[in-house]
Order: sequence, then C-alpha cells, then structure tokens
Amino acid sequence: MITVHHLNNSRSQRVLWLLEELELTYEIVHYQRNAATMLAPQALRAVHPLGKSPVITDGELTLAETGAIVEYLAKHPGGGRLLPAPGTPEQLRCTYWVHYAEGSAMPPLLLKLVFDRIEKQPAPFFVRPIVRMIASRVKSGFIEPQLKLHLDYLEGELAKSGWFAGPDLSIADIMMSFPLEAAASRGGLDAGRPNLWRFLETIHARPAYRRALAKGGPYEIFS
Ligand SMILES: N[C@@H](CCC(=O)N[C@@H](CS)C(=O)NCC(=O)O)C(=O)O
Repeated sequence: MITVHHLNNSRSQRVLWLLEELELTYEIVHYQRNAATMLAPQALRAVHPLGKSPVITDGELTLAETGAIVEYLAKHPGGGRLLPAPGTPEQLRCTYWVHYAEGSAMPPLLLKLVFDRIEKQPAPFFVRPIVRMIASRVKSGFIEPQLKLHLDYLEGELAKSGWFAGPDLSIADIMMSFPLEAAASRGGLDAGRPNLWRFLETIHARPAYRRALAKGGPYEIFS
C-alpha cells in the first residue's frame, strides 16, 4: 500500500494530485505545520531524517523529494502513465521540467517568502528601518527581477502546447503546478500572463485535482 506523509499547505499536494490522476489506491497520514514557525512536526523525522514533506512509503521503500516521488509513482505503480514515450524529445523536456520546478523555479520564490517575512517581523525600533531597507533592496534588486525572468520564460514555453512537455498532461505539469501556484500567491503571477493563468485555471478544474484537494485539506502555499 502506498502511504503519503502529507503536511498541510505543502508540496505534498502535488503527490495527492498525481495519485488521483493515476487512480491508484493510497492512504494519507496527515501532519500539521507549527502555526508560529510553519515547520513540520517532529513526528515526520521518524519517517525520514529531514522531516520534510512529501515522503511516501510503499512496502519496504521510503522515498522523499517530490521529483523522485512523482517519477517513481508514474513509472512503477502508474505503469508509465503521465510520462512521455521513452526516447522522445518530450521525455527529455519532461525530465527538464521535473528538475527545473524544484531546482530553479522554487529558490527565488522561497527567497521572496523569507524576505517578505523579514520585512514584516517585529524588530527593535532602532534597527527596524535598517532591516526593512535591506529586505526591500534584496527584493527589488535581486528577487523580483529573477521572478520576472522566470515567469516571462515560462509564459513563452507554455505558448507551445499549453502543457510543459508536449501535447498532454504529464508529471512535468504536476511538478510545475506548485511553483506556479506559489507565484500566483506571492510572486506577482496574475492574468497578465495569460498562458500561465490558463494553465492554473485548467488544472484547478480537473476532477483529480479537486479530489486531491478534498483529501489533502485546505491549501494555501508556504514553503
Ligand atoms: N525539494 C523538496 C522540498 C521539501 C520541503 O521543503 N517541504 C516543505 C513543505 S512544502 C516542508 O516540509 N517544510 C516544513 C519544514 O521544513 O519543516 C521536495 O520537493 O520534496
């Protein structure tokens, strides 16, 4: 039996969506973030030493990292569904986007989250203006230009077929859903980028996505 160790409001939502698309049987163990720190509870470290979500178990196997999990699920229990045919250009594109989602798209979004919080955090009155000035400069000088660079690139890429790795939904789209949802929540993505916006509207209307949301619980994005 596949078990998903699911943290509320997290990347783990993508794994539930994939499992629903593949119509596989699975169970969920729910974990709640600490309301103050937003960190996962200690109990998750009993499953994997890093204590991050998602983690799945399947028989003897324990697997972390969303990209590795979605590849495993689509290849093995999924029997190759939601994967482009081996040896095709689409397969290589799919691999590219699976890695890009966590390796390139998420870092500036995580930095945005951290520096937004630094800007808003209470600080002694005499350091507050300095802290806010540094946070604001890092955001305007580095983070926001990087976010724009990525979003402009992604808007152009989606113009090709509406999906990231060819004419059909694949694990590339499932991996890219999280950075795009994070960008819509805090990274400046809006309907002014119509291809990305249509992508989000399309995935949000899929029955499997909606079933995954119902099972995963309320979903706002934190890293
Ligand atoms: N690159 C990892 C990132 C895992 C990760 O950072 N997960 C977050 C949830 S979105 C988490 O567990 N945060 C809580 C914590 O760090 O305690 C993946 O894709 O699985």
